Amino acid sequence: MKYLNGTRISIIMPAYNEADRIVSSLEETMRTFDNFKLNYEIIIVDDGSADATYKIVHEFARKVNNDRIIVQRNRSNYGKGRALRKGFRFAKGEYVIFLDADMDLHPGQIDTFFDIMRLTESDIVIGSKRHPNSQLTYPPERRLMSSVYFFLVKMLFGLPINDTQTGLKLFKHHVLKQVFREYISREFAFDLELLVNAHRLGYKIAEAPVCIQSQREYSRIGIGTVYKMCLDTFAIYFRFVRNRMRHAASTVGGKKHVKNNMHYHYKIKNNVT
Ligand SMILES: Nc1nc2c(ncn2[C@@H]2O[C@H](COP(=O)(O)OP(=O)(O)O)[C@@H](O)[C@H]2O)c(=O)[nH]1
Ligand SMILES: [Mg+2]
Repeated sequence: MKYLNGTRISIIMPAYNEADRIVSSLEETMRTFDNFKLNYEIIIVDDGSADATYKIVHEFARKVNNDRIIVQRNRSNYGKGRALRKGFRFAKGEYVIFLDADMDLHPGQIDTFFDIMRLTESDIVIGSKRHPNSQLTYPPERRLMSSVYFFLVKMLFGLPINDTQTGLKLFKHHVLKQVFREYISREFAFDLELLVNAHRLGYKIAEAPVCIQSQREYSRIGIGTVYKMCLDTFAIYFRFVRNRMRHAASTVGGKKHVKNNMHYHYKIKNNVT
């Protein structure tokens, strides 16, 4: 990653009830990016945790006394999407990385993401559980949920990607800035909405293989979350269809406009009133 020497990179790490592991996650992330010899900052956003996550992170940042660590906090739990958005407001890097705080995805994998971004000349690289080279150690029920969701998303949106949910993603700063400007309202399918918007805006998205090593014995995604995620996915779908219809209508309107314009020019040229 020599070509990134001197380039600033922002890592946004949303954290919700991660008191047990947050210090080791931060240390591991710092070690990884120090080894890469990158100019990085870690923006950690505590998402209104009910445990001591914020206090511990705050204390850690004070102890390391290093301007690479930026600590932010939501007073209540608004969800991962809002936490990432908030973190982005503080990101100064040319590249922005979303990294889950639980280290299910080790940040050492990010060099492949940068290589893929360069080789494919893409604007976004997302980790994909469905990449043929991915290695997954995570519970069978999550695998099933992930496959069902994949088919649903494929059927509804036909995006040229095979996974939207993996917690390691790389963006060019200006791309994320524009994509975040679009209204993001669907908390439980935040990643999906982000990628649907990016695709609509014409940005190129590539996929990278990931190694996932589940750190928690039990997933925190319950049936309630699945239900809300489906509702949000359909809400995004209806907006997606409405946008497509509007686009189609404006194209037809555009042609009409050109036609009227031609008529106008004809009238001027021939002095017809
Ligand atoms: N579950 C959950 N995670 C959140 C929330 N806000 C931020 N996060 C962080 O988002 C990341 C992914 O959450 P996790 O529960 O591990 O989801 P999973 O890996 O998809 O099972 C972790 O770093 C969390 O700390 C939230 O409201 N709920
Ligand atoms: Mg996780």
